[in-house]
Amino acid sequence: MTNAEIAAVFEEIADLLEFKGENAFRIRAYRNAARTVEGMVESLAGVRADATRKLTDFDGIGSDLATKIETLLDGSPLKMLEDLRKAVPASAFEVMRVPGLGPKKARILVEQLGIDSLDALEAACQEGRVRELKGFGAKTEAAILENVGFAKNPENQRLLWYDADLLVQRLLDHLRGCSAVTRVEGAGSWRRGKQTVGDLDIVVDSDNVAAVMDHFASFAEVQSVMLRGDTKMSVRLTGDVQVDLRVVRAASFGAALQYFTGSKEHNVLIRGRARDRGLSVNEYGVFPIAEGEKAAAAARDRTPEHGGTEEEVYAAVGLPWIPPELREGREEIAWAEEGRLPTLITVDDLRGDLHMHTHATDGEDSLADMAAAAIARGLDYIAITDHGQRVSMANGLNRTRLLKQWEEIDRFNESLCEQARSEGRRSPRLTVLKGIEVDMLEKGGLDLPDEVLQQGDWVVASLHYGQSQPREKITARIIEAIENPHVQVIGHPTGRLINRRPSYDVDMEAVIEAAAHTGTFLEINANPMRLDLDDVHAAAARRAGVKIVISTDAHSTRGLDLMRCGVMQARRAGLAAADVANTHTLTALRKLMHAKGR
Ligand code: DGT
Ligand code: CA
Ligand code: CA
Ligand code: ZN
Repeated sequence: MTNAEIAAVFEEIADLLEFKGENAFRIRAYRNAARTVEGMVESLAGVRADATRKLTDFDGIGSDLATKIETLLDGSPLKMLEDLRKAVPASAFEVMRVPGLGPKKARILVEQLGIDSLDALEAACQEGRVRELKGFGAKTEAAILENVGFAKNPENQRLLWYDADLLVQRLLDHLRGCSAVTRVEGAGSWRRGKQTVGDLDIVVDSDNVAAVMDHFASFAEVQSVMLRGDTKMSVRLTGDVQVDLRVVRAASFGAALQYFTGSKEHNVLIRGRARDRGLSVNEYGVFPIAEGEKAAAAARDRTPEHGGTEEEVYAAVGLPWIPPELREGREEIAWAEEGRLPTLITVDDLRGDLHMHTHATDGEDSLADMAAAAIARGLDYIAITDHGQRVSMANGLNRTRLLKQWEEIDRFNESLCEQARSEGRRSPRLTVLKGIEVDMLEKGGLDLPDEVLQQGDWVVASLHYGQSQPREKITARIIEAIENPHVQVIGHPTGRLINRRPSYDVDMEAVIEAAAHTGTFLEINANPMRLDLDDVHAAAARRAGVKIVISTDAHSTRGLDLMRCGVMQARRAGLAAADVANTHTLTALRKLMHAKGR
């Protein structure tokens, strides 16, 4: 079992205990353990195998939890979890998937109204039975009704790209270990970097289909083989993830990779261009159309004219190779045709990370830890942006604590400069900007006064409270923040949490326009659950001339590694390095910041 899977088990135990109304202390112990495990760099299996180390060395892992982790690592079932699952009705799990319905409320709904499905919950809301419950009311009922629709939508039950990516990397590693495999690539929505992924698609180049399929089936997490044909095999992994594998010959590998990367919309356009040229493109290659439809059907037995690489397929329809992230049937064909394909941003283009937390608020690590981790990742500058005082749950900073933190940052930068001098370098390895993530208050305004903000370097304004306010109100709050001369960037501008919570109701066109007008940046928050702005909004922002900032919003040193998820969205939006403010040197970034009139 991986750390993520063990963390998921602990989360589930916490939910089930909470559903049963058990001791809050016990529930929190499991939630804390889940967080600790999820955040570990090394694998628990590795720690356990190391005789010099103990699982109980980690914060929040006592002997009881350590025993449970060992059981899970052995692949044995956890009796406690099995008992809990039996004690909680299956419908409860479904109800808990509704945004805003935690285990406590779910329990009331199941016990008092006998809710046994999302349909039943929807009906109960429509019939006004939910508002009668203690602690619910008409407003809550209306919110639940809306969120049931969200939970029922299959679009909200897909894998996060980040989770899909971890799986794909392991599958590719596994397949590379098979001597019959010549080339192997992931395809489908994963390769296009879509925010969520339905199933995983993998394409293999091999002359020995049987050997590849046998090897594929031996992947440890394969639960069942759903289909095994001549070229295609589908399996189901633990966690209910489907993987489609295609095995083709070398001469068809590029064509198959192109075909199964999709999107369908993109491929329809490519096939149309092929037809105009008297060609037919399918997953086996490019063929002259003159040979008729039959030729396509028999194509896999013949050698195609082009198809060994994706470049050949695109060249056959008169186009340069198009990066997978752009293949959505939007503007990419026109760009390719006119030679205007952007050079998409890469993780290596980023010089700074401008949104992160420390243990002063809800982060796990210190300023020095975050700085060391940033240096290790080759960054030139970071901004420490802990929460402002409104976020009391996260121990948000008031004026005094913030100014103290900023003094600490000044001293820290000074020490980095001294170190540089002593090593004969002209500039420090890293510059830490004095930042803050202020909250846009429900009634308007920010949770720290301008007189404080002007003493810092970098202000992120985010909206965490009053998210269900009407569109005009939310939009006005955000535009007010944009118009504040001290605010450099709007953090996670739509507030959506993928699969969990829709964005708040906001007029993004107006927000983008205001950002363009004032020279305020908009963030692509790289957290895999946020990816906010998404690809479509980020593309709209670029068209309007707004500069984007891609930030990790890291709450620990490891969180800094999430940058690539944000970069993926930026690539889907067609952004080049120059469109993103934190690809610039600190000097150039400062110039961009001054454009706002600071
Ligand atoms: P997903 O899995 O829902 O996140 O999205 P995709 O894009 O990975 O879709 P999937 O797995 O159904 O198929 C992978 C690619 O294969 C898809 O993007 C285009 C291609 N493809 C699959 N089935 C068809 C089909 O029936 N017609 C065409 N034109 N293309 C297909
Ligand atoms: Ca797929
Ligand atoms: Ca598929
Ligand atoms: Zn944050």
